Amino acid sequence: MALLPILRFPDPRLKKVAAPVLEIDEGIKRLARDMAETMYEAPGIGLAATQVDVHKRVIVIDISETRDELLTLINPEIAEKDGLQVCEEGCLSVPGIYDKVERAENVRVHYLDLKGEKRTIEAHGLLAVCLQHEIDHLDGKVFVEHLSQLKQTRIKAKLAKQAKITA
Ligand code: K1U
Ligand code: ZN
Repeated sequence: MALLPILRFPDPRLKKVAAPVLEIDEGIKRLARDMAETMYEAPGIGLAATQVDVHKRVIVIDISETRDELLTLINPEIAEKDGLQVCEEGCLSVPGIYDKVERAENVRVHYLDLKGEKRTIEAHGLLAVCLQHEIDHLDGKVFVEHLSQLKQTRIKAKLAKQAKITA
């Protein structure tokens, strides 16, 4: 297994739209394992392949407190959504920044599991937020893009300052 470097906003590679996975081969299985290890080590509750500069539609999520309920979703698609919730979000690609984002309260997501079986997950609350956040990454969208232009400018300035300090 391997820890993968995570791209940082506003890296332009975070804007790429990920391609569907056509075959769940050893490379995809290894990617999913490495992404899970990277998510747990960060630590985070989700990770999209886009964030590790692999532009394929793979996400991993574990919102459990015990960190033993790993979900791996290949080619996830939101089939239905309803309701609204506002939740404080963070992002491993935007370290140290948290803000409230409005998302659907309930989602139904179709995906393939690692065996290539078609599955459906119905989620609400934090899991629904996390699914929407990670699928946004596959579509080249980072959560700060849901915020005002003024907030985005401030966030970019803060991250640039942080990067200078740590350089
Ligand atoms: O996609 C990512 O960058 C991961 C992100 C997922 C996420 C967090 C909050 C709302 C929606 C989506 C994170 O995991 S940020 C870190 C975080 O939230 C966390 C870390 C450790 C324990 C609990 C939460
Ligand atoms: Zn994120």
